[in-house]
Amino acid sequence: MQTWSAPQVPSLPVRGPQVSVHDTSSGGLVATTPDDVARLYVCGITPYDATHMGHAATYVAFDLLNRAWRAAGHDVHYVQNVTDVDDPLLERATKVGVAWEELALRETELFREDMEALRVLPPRNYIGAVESIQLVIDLVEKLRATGSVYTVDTDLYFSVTADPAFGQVSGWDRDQMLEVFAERGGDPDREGKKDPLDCVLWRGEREGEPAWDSPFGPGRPGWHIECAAIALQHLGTGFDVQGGGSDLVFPHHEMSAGEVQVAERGEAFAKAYAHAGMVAYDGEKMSKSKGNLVFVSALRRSDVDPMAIRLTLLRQHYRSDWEWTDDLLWASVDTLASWRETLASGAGAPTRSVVDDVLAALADDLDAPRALAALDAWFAATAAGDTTEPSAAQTIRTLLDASLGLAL
Ligand code: 5CA
Ligand code: ZN
Repeated sequence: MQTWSAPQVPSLPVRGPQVSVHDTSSGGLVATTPDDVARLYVCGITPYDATHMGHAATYVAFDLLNRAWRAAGHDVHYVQNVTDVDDPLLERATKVGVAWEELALRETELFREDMEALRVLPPRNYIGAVESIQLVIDLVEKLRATGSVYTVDTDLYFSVTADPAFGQVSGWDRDQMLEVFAERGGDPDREGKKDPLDCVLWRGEREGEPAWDSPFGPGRPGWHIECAAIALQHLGTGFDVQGGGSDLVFPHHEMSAGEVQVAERGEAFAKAYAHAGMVAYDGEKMSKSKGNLVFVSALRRSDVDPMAIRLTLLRQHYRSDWEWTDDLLWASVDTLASWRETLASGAGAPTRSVVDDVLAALADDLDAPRALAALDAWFAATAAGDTTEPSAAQTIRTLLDASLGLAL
């Protein structure tokens, strides 16, 4: 699939430190240890509606990781999928009377425009489920050879117990897993399954649904195998970070990891699993199914500066759950106006420690609020008349742009 265009990233005056992130699997901070090239997979959208602030917050969070790795001297191989065939997309397409392919194309295009406006660095490989059908079939075949696959009617299931490490991504017990499995696309009560937690690998053709030929009959990929196959193909096993929102911890990331680990005979799927908190609106998680949404594209159409949207997202720690309000957005609009005014003078307070503090904060579990506090202190000192450093404004502009993606 076509990705979106990359914003310019200016060069920083110093190299950033090694990057640590919170790993859901081990429950603590881990130092990432990429080779020259850091490998990142982030779960992409299901394109049946426009990008909302929850999506934007998640992709901006992993954009900070991308930028922190680059600041530390790594190249980044970033892969993202598009779930361009799945139940929610097909249901919405039927409801609104639009062809599912058309809906997916339209919403994916809007997402690209939103990401570009927010200055999110594009993935190197942007891969749809539909273009990955053969990859999925190959991975299911590989799993079949291990004896971890069985059939219920025309559907193929993965036996979660085939992975000795099953449960280690989320760290959840079975009761916790069972509680959310059905809400998040699972079918714990289906008759004929060996374990209620087993997940669909291949969904046999249903009337009125799209289907592709396969050695196991016509059908379409299950959700988890899609990301398993795409990540494995483009990044291999043991890549540095698997990312997404915290709603994907279980079952999605647990199942994708399990499928690859069984197919690859025990090799770990990823080294770390990082998750962004949930953005709420009107007291509930912002979600397409609930309809309590604030769209990036709608704000853009109302002439809101995308950098103000980005600043609003950056003011929250990526791991916290928080609620979007219009007041937060307007406060960011005011902050940007005052920052631009301060930067216009050219000279300003000394920048060396600000650069170090911002890079250190971002390398320490992407702590954007701490980075912004260091910048706020510099803006306050400069606005108060400190002109010690003649070209300070240019350094701060570079820092804001390269590390936080804020181009002023
Ligand atoms: N296509 C799948 C992933 S393979 C999917 O979850 N799509 S999605 O469109 O529902 O979500 C896209 C990304 O946004 C996921 O990483 C998801 O975890 C994240 N996300 C969804 N809702 C929110 C929210 N309210 N707050 C923060 N992140 C969210
Ligand atoms: Zn995914």
